[in-house]
Amino acid sequence: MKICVIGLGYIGLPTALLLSEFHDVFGCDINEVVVDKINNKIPPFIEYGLEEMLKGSSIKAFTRPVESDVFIICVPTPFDKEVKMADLGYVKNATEIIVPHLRDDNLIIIESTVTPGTCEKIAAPILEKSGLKIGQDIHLSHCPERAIPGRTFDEMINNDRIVGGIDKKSADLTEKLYKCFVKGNIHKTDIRTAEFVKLMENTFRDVNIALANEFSILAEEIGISAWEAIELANKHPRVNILTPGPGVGGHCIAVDPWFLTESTTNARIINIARQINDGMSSHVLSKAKKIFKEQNIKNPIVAIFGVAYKGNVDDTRETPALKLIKLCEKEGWNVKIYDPMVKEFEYPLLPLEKAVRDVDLIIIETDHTEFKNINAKMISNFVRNKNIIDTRNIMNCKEFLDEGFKIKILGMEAGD
Ligand code: SAJ
Repeated sequence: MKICVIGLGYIGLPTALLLSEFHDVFGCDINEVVVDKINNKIPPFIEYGLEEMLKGSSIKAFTRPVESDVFIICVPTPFDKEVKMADLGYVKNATEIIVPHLRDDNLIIIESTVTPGTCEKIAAPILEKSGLKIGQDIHLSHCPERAIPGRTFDEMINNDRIVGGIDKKSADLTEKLYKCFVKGNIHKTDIRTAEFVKLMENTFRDVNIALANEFSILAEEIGISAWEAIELANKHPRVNILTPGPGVGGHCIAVDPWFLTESTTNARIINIARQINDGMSSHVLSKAKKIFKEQNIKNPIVAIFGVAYKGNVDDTRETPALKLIKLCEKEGWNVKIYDPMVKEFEYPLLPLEKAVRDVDLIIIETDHTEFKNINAKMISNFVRNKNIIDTRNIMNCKEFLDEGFKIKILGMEAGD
């Protein structure tokens, strides 16, 4: 079978590679750099197992679609902050560019996250511009991805999967296709339910992270450790509180909940959770302000450790670090950035020694494993003032305390 995957990013490329073990797979991406890298077997981003999979695969990438039996759309759905709505521009464009290549019996699968109703109301009419009728000549389904970056291949293979068909045949054909590499169960439903399920999953996580974040702020006020309290609460068989942190980033959890709020006034918890998680950067800033006030530090220099949205990935999309950096700059502070995983960012990325030279405070934003092994003595020689805010509770505190550092851990500040 010939399959064309449109969008070769964090989801499209791994999906294409897994399918290429069983079918002839062609990739299509508007970014020529990405296309060249894939054709030269160079991973365009960091993902566990990607390099090996790419080396062993026969996949060919192009900047336009290739006539195929199946088209899988894996392009991003950004959030339009101005109107607080899903920006379906890439999905629409990806659907439009396959129209001239469609023929009888084609299956079109939308993996991109979309607002409920998009496949029926937007994608289907575009596809029918080909003169082919959905449900009669061609087939359409939504098969949202569920893989977590850092474990993408493992999760794509082993997680259960939801398939929503515009009709039964579309769902059956999609199930049959994904069965070649998915070991989890495939659950079939209608297309609109599948769209909603995907948004519910990421919203569930966002709301639960917001609860953990709110608990961490309350624990600071009470003067106890949120980390210990959460660990103890989680000993209850029906309680599973998530981990507090500096806010929620990534292209999914920080974005998808808004897709449920765009056309209703009834999404109240969802809105509040977004506010809490987005507010964490200001909370971290207030901790920094307190340190500078207490120690009478003027014109401070701050080092931000980690601009990836989470540990051990190179992805900075929607990273809460960006808001923190901008808030620090608004205070007139000088900001330096260190992230050993990230290659490209809006601000210059510095090597460790340069990033800590003369700084008054280090803020740990991301839980990269590498940060746990940072040598406290070395850092101690370069900084001007020995302060750390650890928003992830990952640093080796003893080593730093021995070097004379003052460490404030998010969720552990004693009450005033
Ligand atoms: N985070 C916390 N505390 C936690 C867990 C996460 O602060 O306890 C933060 C992370 O640091 C990060 C953000 O939340 O900034 C999101 O990270 P994540 O690891 O929870 O999720 P993603 O965005 O990498 O992947 C999610 C996953 N969705 C769910 O777990 C419901 C993944 O399965 C989806 O496939 C993915 O979104 C997607 O593409 O939709």
